[in-house]
Amino acid sequence: MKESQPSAIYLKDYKVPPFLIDKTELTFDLDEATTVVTSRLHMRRNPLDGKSNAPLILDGGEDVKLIGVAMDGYALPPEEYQLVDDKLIITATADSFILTCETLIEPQNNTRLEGLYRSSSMFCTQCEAEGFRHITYYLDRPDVMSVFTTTIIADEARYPVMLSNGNEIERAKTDEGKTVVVWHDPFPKPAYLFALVAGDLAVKNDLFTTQSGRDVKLQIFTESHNIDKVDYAMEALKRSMRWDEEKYGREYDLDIFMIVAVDDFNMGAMENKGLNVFNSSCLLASPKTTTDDAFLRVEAVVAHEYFHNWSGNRVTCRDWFQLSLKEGFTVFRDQSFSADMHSATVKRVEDVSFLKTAQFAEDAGPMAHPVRPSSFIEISNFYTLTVYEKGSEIVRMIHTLLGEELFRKGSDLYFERHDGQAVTCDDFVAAMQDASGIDLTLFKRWYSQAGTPIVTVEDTYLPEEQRYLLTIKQETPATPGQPTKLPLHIPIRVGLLNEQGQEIQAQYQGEHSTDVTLLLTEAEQTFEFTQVSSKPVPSLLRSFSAPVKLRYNYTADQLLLLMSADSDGFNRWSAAQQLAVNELTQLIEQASSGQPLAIESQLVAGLRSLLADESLDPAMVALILALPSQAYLSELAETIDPLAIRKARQFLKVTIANALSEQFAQTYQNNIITSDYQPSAQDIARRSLKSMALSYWSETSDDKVKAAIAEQFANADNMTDQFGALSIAVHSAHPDAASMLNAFYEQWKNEPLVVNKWLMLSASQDADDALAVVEGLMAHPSFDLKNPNKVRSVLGGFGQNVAGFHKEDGSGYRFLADQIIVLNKRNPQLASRLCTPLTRWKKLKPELSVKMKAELERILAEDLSKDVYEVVSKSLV
Ligand code: B3K
Ligand code: ZN
Repeated sequence: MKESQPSAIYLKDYKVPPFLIDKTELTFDLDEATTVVTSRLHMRRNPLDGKSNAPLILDGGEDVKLIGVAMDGYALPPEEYQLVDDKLIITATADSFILTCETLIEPQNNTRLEGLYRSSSMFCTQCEAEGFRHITYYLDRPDVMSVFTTTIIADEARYPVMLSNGNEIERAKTDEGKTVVVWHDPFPKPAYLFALVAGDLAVKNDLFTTQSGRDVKLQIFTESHNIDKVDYAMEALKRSMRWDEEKYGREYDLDIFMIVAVDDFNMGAMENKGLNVFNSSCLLASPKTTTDDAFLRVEAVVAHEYFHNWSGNRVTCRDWFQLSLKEGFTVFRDQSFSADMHSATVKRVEDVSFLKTAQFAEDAGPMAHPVRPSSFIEISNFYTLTVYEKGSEIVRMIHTLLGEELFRKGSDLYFERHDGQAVTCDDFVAAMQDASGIDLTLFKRWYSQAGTPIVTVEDTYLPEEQRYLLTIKQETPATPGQPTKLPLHIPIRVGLLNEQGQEIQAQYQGEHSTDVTLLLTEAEQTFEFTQVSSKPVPSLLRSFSAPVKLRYNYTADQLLLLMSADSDGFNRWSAAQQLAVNELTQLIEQASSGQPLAIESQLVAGLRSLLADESLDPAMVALILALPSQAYLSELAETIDPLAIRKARQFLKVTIANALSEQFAQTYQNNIITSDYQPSAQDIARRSLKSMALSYWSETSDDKVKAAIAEQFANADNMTDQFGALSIAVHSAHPDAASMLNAFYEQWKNEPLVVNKWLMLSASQDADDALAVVEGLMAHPSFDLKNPNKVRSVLGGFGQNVAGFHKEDGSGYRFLADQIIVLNKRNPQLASRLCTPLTRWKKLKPELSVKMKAELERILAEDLSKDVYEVVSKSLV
């Protein structure tokens, strides 16, 4: 352990920057051995700071070597500046001056993938949140916005493509024969949006004409062998640009928009101004190599990064505590876009299912934090599901409270008021409130209070008076650093069904409606419906109108009714999930206490009629058929017994499969598509139902199913079907599973993104020697520790390997901890993310809990990066 541990910084300590940088001129002399960066910063004291003698403190990194620094042309001797803790401090400065810095960096040795680094044969950058300081000394904070001009010097033979933000304004040759390219971005931006790319890249060109008639050049760059896989992303980009104009009135601003795919990247993609950089897994797509899910992800990520041009770049964050200002809003925007492009209900179910599984777990764990955190040690640890997904739910609730029209007025006001500024979540809410006239004072607590509220509903029906009362209570459990909680402003959308499943036109607050939004603002409130002609079944929290845990004692019959008849598609899924959770909870208890498993499943009857109803969207049928995941059931459990959960799920799956064997076989046949592959909503829906049916069918003793799996694997013309069959084969212990896995690798060994799928599936397979399998994968020629996608594939796959990861001797946990220790120095961001499964130790059953905790303690004893230190130390509290 280090002698002094990293300390936290606090939102309450925010101060305006003492200096501003009006113009930033950068020159990169790129080379394989060392890269020289020269910066000319046009600086002045910030008039808002008020102090006239504050020293200039520039952020740097341990990997940046300062060669020289000058002020207005005067080279500073060493006694006139200091280098302390990676900061460059200059005590005496004028009120305005030009600071010139020359620094030396080694991108080829940058394994952290922050700042400037090499991926395959190219140079690329990642500067959010604090990567720019690993390039040169700077005021690396989002409220310092500057106009950038970037000069790139490199050997044209190896780096014919040289890109940065904005427009290319000059191209020339140096005396040594190198090429010089100059880029200028007229929009002031913080350093985190800076980007540079240089390499031998192929390009796909296109054009988009904006609503005002301006032509924008669109370019996607990849290594040449991948350029045939960008058509889908290009179309998605054009759809996003059009959608943002139509839905939000936002037009693109520069004359060129570029995207570059890189293989080594810590996350999905980055919205650098005019030059987005993407993890190739979120950009490349072709029917033969890409599954339906991945197609949809490409579309969503392209949209998300594009939408940031307004929600993030034109209006950015004042400080990193406000991260959700841009991320929550942009996730809401990309979710709405995908909903409009495909099925809104399917999209909502998928998003909520993810939120309830992963964000709820985060919000109940040691890293729980408000959507606007009040402190952090390392900001990279706060690119979380809470900031992104719960942040999006907050924006969605504002949308629900205001309605479509006023929400649009609010967003127009927000962009108009704050264009070119770095602002706060409060500014966003203020614009929404001012434009709508709706008071959001209480609502703002959602930003500052962590934890998932528990909303408990009780009802009373008074037949003589035809009145129906809903009493709703809310309570938010304590989270680290927040022992007591206040009531939140929670919109709860409700409908009432009669016993035949028809919607009741009840009266609420003087108006008749079949769908009302109740506004819960106190710890407990009673809401009254009148003219209710029969005892209703309430459909609560329609479309998941708030990110809460809902408690209402539904009977199985009520859930079956909602599942088959609710007009809210989301709640049909939700009812099925609840029914499955209820049955699984009984089974988990039986499994945990060593009893034989037995259940009178009522879900079976519901699923039987579901499969028989041809009017339904096949994608919804598939989602309803999907049993609650291992991860979701773990989130719900008070104490997690991983093997009991797995056993219970498997038992219920086999029970359903045997009861409905013929229906599954039939559904499988009915959904085979004979036409060419299309990633259309319709075809994706049919493939998902087909795959779900095959997965159940594979659990039966019907001898035809094994042949069907093998046939689908061998003859599929697309990755969704091929990989779908392979996964089912592997997880149902198909006799040919091993040879299919081998054949799959041989077929695709030259397609790294497909190999990643193979790595993940291989790591997740149930085997007595699961750990040895995973160790073998990490020694496999296709594995590369530098590549985060590969690390995540293997370790993520192993995390899903219930028996292997949770082995009673603790060997699975030890193995993961070993990898975290190795990666801690090489790539702290990646290492820190890998800690997540270990942070759940307190909820595990005691025998496993102690083993997991011991691994966290072992990690903590190492010399840790800030990233890993923060997560591990907070988890052990
Ligand atoms: N804004 C980036 C995330 C950067 C993460 C840095 N550790 C991608 C996105 O959310 O669009
Ligand atoms: Zn984002």
